[in-house]
Amino acid sequence: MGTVYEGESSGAGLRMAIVVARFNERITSSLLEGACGALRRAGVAEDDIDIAWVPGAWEIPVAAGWFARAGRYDAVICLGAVIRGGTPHFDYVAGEALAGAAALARETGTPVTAGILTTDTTEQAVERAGVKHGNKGADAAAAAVEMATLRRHMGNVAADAGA
Ligand code: INI
Repeated sequence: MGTVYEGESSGAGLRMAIVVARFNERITSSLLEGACGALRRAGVAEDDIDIAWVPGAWEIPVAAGWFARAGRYDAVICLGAVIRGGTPHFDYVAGEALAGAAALARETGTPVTAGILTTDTTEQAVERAGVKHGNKGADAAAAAVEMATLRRHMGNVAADAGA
């Protein structure tokens, strides 16, 4: 058996960045609350959480890129809510936001996690922002802590891969 690498749920000492979309702000501010609460519970210091608000999910990848390329953050958490109801460009906005976040993580090697809701209705989004089905912002924050600590543990492997 070779080495088994795992991340941790404790985020003490990590520096985290959050990008949150203002579109559907009632929902995204609940995602933000969920994410900040999860980071605090993981032991991330309040001063080590930087937040950037962007107009909508479409703009998330570019601001997330500014954070990821700054070299100062252990992970970037992306939060947004794209709701289908009557939006002809739902698929483009949702697809580009998620694909952009994924591409950024691969390009920079910095963990980028997605708490970007893509739902048919506002009700479904509300349910995933802290009501019935947990809080996807908190889930994205927990995933960011796990990936950031995994990256630290995998330091040598990541360095060999140029990440
Ligand atoms: N942005 C969202 O974050 N969620 C949406 O549901 C949404 N809809 O429905 O259109 C949305 N559109 C705005 C988009 O993200 C950009 O901010 C806008 O197109 C300006 O570039």
